[in-house]
Amino acid sequence: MLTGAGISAESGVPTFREPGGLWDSAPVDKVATAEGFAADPPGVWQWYHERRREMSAARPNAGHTALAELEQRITAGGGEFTLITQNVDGLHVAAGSQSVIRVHGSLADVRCTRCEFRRHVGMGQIDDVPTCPQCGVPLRPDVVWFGEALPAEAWQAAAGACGRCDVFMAVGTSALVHPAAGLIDLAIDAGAKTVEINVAPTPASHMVDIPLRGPAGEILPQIVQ
Ligand code: BV8
Ligand code: ZN
Repeated sequence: MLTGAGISAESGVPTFREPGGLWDSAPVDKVATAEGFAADPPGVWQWYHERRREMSAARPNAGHTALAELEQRITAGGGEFTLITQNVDGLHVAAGSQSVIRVHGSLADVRCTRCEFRRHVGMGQIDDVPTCPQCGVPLRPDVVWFGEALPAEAWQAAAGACGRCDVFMAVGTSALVHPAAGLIDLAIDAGAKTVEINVAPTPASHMVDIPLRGPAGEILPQIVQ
């Protein structure tokens, strides 16, 4: 299972690339790159504080809960279920999903740009620009920015799961951001049955066996039923 921002859209969390999405109002290279952060930590934090505020007000929707239910049924039957998410909003864990691999990190965590310091801060109020208690430099959101490698462990686990799965679903992702979007190809190469759930066509729509057009919050509960 690979999810993207679209599964959280029905929880009121904005997506990136749809009309009116996050990239319409924020220059990607200024707010989602290490260079952008180095140039203006307060400016980047201001954008992330706004996203953290939206996420702290968001609750899991029927799509998130359906995935938690699906995982329970599959694992109760002795099967393996892996949920790989590109989202940094924590809503899958809040919905009760157990095996969540966060390939783009989490906005509830911060880390130092210089030393190994990391801290789980949740989605509540934190300093405008939190600083490292060990070396005093600004802490950054513990998310993967453009041009940065994905966390090696998470990527290995995600690629491994896709390489051995029987069924793969891409839910609410524009399938444009690599290497995460490449997981779809791994599942196809592994001979898995592939499904896409999206309100609009994506580059993956013609690659999957079953493209389902509609909101995740409606389709996923139907799949569980
Ligand atoms: C890397 C930060 C190298 C976290 C993000 C040219 C070609 C190919 C690749 C590249 C290229 N130039 C550069 C690259 C690499 C680049 C990339 O892929 N760029 C793309 C855009 C061209 N990738 C990287 O830089 C990656 N790193 O390559 O490093 C490297 C390797 C080794 C060593 C050193 C370096 C890093 C990628 C991660 C970037 N971080 N964000 C944050 O702040 O959130 S990207 C951002 O996009 C988020 O992480 C997000 O998760 C991700 C994917 O977006 P989606 O989740 O799919 O959301 P989107 O809005 O796009 O789509 C929403 C979808 O939902 C839509 O399809 C919509 O129809 C649908 N939807 C809406 N409502 C619903 C719905 N579906 C169902 N139900 C609904 N209700
Ligand atoms: Zn430090």
